[in-house]
Amino acid sequence: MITHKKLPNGFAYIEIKNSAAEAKIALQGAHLFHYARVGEEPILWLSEVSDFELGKAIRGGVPICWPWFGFNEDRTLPQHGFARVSLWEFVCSDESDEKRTTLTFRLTHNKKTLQMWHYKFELELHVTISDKLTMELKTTNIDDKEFEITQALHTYFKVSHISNVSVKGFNKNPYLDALTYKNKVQDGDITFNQEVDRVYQEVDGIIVLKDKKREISINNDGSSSVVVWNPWIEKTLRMSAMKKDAYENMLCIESANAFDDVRVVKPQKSHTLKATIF
Ligand code: TA6
Repeated sequence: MITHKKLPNGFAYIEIKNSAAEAKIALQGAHLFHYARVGEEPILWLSEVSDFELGKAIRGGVPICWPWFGFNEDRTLPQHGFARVSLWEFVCSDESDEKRTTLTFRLTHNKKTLQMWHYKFELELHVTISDKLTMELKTTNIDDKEFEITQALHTYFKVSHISNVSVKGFNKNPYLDALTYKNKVQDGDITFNQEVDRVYQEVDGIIVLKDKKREISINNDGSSSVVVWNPWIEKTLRMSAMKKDAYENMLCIESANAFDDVRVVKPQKSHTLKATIF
């Protein structure tokens, strides 16, 4: 069942419930901010002090960073692009299977986006809520010139405690350490005892987030880069909409086209970034 809801300030979202899972998706940013299988703990982390306000990105869930990841050369433009703070259109849903709900959201260029990014585009998000979570972000170029994108499904995972966590799937992968801008190579699993902000490259295969009592797997398509981020103590104090100990219970593993994984989309062509979480 899907239900359209609104907060008292007018902030609109859709609640999804089926026999396998439940979820919540805001129309701003087509931002999934809750996903849990029936009878299980939520998979996604959501800040207790997040804003749910037009123009401000929700802190947690799955922000969509698009059409650029990170800073733009023009620092007056929003970090991680404009998609996460734009109002998307809810296009349709498919509820024909009681264990699975699929929803489609769309964002197209408008006067405001053309001022920030000079291309005509159609961006679609297909989300499937079942015992797996699938997100497909399809970029179509409807301009007459090619464009480049970087992007991410900036997924915040909820963890029991960051010190209990390890991440498998990156052994021997090169990465850019975004804190020092040095190129390094991963040795073994990733564990956390300080701030981590890395863009892993040449990623292929399933990533496993191992926590004390559960394992979450992530499979990406249309992507060879994955960002791993935990702000740790100092950075958390400077982050908006995060409590001071929030870093203890979250970890971002972001299915991306970032750093050297830039995608060129030619006129009338599409590129799809897909993440499956199970
Ligand atoms: O993906 C990691 C990152 O780019 C970090 O550098 C960090 O700043 C984070 O995203 C959150 O960015 P935001 O714009 O949501 O505050």
